[in-house]
Amino acid sequence: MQSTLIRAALIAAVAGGLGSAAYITSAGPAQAAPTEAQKQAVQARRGYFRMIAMNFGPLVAMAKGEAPYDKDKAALYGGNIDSLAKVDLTPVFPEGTDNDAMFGETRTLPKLWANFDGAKKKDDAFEQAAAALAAAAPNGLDALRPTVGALGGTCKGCHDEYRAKDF
Ligand code: ASC
Repeated sequence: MQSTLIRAALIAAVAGGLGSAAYITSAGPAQAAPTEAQKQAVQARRGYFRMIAMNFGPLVAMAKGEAPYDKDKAALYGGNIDSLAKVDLTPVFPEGTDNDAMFGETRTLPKLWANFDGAKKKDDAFEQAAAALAAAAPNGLDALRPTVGALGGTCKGCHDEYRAKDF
C-alpha cells in the first residue's frame, strides 16, 4: 500500500515536471538566455518610453480640457518630449531583445528587427511631431491641441505594428 502511494506520488511529480518542461519549450526551440547587456537595453528603453509618457500625459490632459492650459508647463513638457524624441534609439533595440527572446520583459515584436528601417521611419515621424508640439506648446491651447493629437498618432503608429498588446 505504502509503495503504491509512493509510486503514485513519483509518477505525479515526474508528470508535473514534464508538464512544466513542455510549457517552457512550447514557445519554440531553446534560446540562449538574454545577456546582461540585452536586459539593460530593455530596461533603458522602457524607462525612456516612461519618460515620454510622463511628459505627454499632462499635455493630453490639457488638450482634453481635463487640466487647465499652462503655458510654462506646456513648454516644459513639450521641450522634454522634443529632446527625448531626438535620441537615436538604435543602442536600446539590440538584436535578441524581442518579446519572444525575452518573454515577459518587453512587448517589442520580433518583426521590428525584420523591418528596422520601417521602424526608424516611424521614429522619424515621431521626432517631427515632437518638434511641432514643442514649437506650438507655448502658443496657447488652440495651437497645442492638434499637435498633441498628431504626436499621439505617431506613438500609436509604432505600437500598432511593433508592440504586443500584453507582456
Ligand atoms: C500616451 C501613451 C502612449 C500614447 C498612445 C497614443 O499617453 O502612454 O503610449 O499616448 O496611447 O496612442
